[in-house]
Amino acid sequence: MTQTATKKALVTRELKASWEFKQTDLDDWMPVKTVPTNVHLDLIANNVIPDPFLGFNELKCEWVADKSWTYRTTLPDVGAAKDGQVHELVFDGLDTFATVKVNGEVVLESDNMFIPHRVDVTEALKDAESNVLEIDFRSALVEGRKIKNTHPEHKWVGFNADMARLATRKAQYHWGWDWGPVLMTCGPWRAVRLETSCARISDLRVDYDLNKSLDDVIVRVSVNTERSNGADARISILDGSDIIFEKTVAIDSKGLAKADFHIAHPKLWYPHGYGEQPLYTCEAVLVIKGQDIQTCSRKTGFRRGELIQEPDEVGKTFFFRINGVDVFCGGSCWIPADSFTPRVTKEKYQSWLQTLVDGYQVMIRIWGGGIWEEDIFYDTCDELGILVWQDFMFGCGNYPAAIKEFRESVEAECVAQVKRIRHHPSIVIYAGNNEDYQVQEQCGLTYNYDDKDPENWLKTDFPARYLYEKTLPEVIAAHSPHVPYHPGSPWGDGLISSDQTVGDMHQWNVWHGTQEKYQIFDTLGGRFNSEFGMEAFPHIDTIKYYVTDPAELYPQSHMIDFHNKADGHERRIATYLIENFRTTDTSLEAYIHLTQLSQSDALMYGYRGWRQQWGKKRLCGGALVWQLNDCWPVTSWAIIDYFQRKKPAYYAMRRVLAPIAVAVKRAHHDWSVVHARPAKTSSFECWVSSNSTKEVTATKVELKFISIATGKEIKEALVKKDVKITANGTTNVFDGELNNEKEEPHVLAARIWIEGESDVISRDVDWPQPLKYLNMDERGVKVTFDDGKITVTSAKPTKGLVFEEREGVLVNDSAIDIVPGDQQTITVKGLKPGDAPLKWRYYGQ
Ligand code: BMA
Repeated sequence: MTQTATKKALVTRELKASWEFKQTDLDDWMPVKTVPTNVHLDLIANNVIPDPFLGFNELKCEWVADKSWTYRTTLPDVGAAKDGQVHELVFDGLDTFATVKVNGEVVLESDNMFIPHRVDVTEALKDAESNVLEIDFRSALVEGRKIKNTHPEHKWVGFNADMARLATRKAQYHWGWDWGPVLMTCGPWRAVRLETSCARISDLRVDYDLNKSLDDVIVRVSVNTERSNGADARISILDGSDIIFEKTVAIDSKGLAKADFHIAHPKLWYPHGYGEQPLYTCEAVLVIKGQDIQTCSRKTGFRRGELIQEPDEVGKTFFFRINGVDVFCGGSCWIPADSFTPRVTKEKYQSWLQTLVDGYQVMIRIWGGGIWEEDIFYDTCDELGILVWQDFMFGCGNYPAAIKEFRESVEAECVAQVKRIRHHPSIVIYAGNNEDYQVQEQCGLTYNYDDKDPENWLKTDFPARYLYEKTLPEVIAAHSPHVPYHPGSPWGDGLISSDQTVGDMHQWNVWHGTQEKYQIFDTLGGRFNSEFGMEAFPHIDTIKYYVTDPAELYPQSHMIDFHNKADGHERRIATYLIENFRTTDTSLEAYIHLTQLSQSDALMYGYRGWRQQWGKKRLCGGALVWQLNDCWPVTSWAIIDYFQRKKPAYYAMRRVLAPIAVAVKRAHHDWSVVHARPAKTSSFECWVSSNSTKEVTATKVELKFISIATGKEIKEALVKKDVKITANGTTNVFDGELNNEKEEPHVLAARIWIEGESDVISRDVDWPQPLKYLNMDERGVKVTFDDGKITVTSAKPTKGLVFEEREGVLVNDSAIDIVPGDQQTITVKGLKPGDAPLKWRYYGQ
């Protein structure tokens, strides 16, 4: 909100500077650099605790969570309130159990970090020169445990961290997660402001109805105001900076003003790759006696977003249709970008999301164990054309919804947050929680889907059903009715969450669960795979950053294990390496590379197959890798590490999610259950996946069979010319059978050329599995760097050539397979003349 310079105008003062803080029971005040902040950031800045991201320092910071912390500042002199003016303190977020005092008088108690507050302090501001604002933050650990102990009737069960977390409306990952440290923050984690107004706009809501043919939209704007007797609202719609409509409406006695607008032929908002992202601005100005008091605005985009769940031969579809176009949602799950989110800059958010777009990913899922994201997150998704899957902030637990205060707090939170974000065109689904229905199943809690009486649900040992199937759908119906609501991720018609026929699914039987081989990932999916993943070590520089003792720089060191929070990670990583690769080189670099190859192959097998299924009657509507990012330097499922250094999987995903992607695959043969006997024959198939809404012509699709030992073609290549590639679907090009007894081990190498493009636009190489049985002797790899380009050739098939990820240097491809006779050109940005060429490494080097 902005203000104009009149006497009556609303004045906002953000209280950023001049704060100090201390441990509540001590008397040593320390300076605070800036608000928003949290206690850990301030303790680090004052050298009271070491950086918890280094070495074992997390342990040295644990005590912080047991204490209470106090923040204070002297308020600016705002003078006495006159002519009906009101002074209000505004808190966008207080983490978490907070008592707010002005001049010693309590003006607010808060216990939910996601509820913004506004408090009238006109009376409390007595002495204009030295009004003191003080906030005590009690320990969430202590408070959470108190609530838990007061309610022994509730079953405090779930996965990850101390179950007292379920009692607190605090970002659940602060309590520790299987990729995150235990760092129990507190403090003013979002902006604090002092506002003076005689009247104000409290809400601006924009709804719209887009007609069936998408060429006409009715925009309905409602403006809520306070203390606005006799005032008007000037409401306008802007296209860029052009005002296309403007109406001045009298505000009614309830403080409400409404206006409708009709836009013929609106520009439509599309996800990237499908069209543009035009945004319109809706602006409301509060006008009193001809004076502009306050301006409030929302940017929005017009699109029809549908979640298509229709019965089919398998069960029910689950996919998104935007403006009538079916969109395969390849993308990622998102966790908070830092254990300490107040320090995540706007630029950092933008670069994370740009990287997503550059990787041909179209959807991001804001996971329920993190935070309702910052405005900049949603703004950037709107601008870049990213679809947002928004979880409500519940994760992996049995939440105590039978406690009335808890339910009320949740409802207030969800109303406030949905109102904050609902105008963003990027948001296409709300989901009730992350894996709470899985907790219900695995912990044997009661869930009788046929019982439709919410009051009964509250009496069961799974009371949170009340939130996911009553409270939250009602919140959405009232405040954001055009966005589909889904009770949980995963969830499907009340069936078991591993059901592959309806709803979405988290497929964790690769890595967790039964630890299936990743080569069969495609067969394990459901109608929408909203989670699946594989761990990989981060970049060597990231490891070197946190390993404070050089003697700890080996793959299984104590310090490296400490920076992996997943149960059984040592065994699981080892299993996938031992099953697939030769692990004779035990250097840290080689080990990093192998874990990363295992991740990139695993994810490739998933995405490639699920996208193929998309083309076949929308069998799979999308796949979101667990997880895009990290909140600290760690070994995790992230495909990009905390410092935004990409792991090879990012590029493997990019290739299989490209607008047009050729794919080749031989049938999986489970070598371990047949005691390493090879299959006599293997069928293979080669297909093309296309996102294009129009049929395109492939001038050529080619499939070569190349010996791994000699690099020679073992038989004649298959070639097809002028292949019509089905729009938004899968086109089968070749299939056949390999004779493994007669044919020596070889790769299947596919390439595709498209009308109007001179270069190969996509390639794929299928390898005999497991790779460990192959003899990868000298490959004859040549890599040349030349003015923004890297050229790579190989005399024999080469697997997983990865370029060094260097700060400021961007390659458009990496983790590539190379076959003889197919020179590949990679573009590289940011490498200056005189810079050392990027290092590179391939499998078996
Ligand atoms: C999923 C997520 C997270 C977890 C991840 C890896 O279930 O929802 O809770 O971090 O698995 O175990």
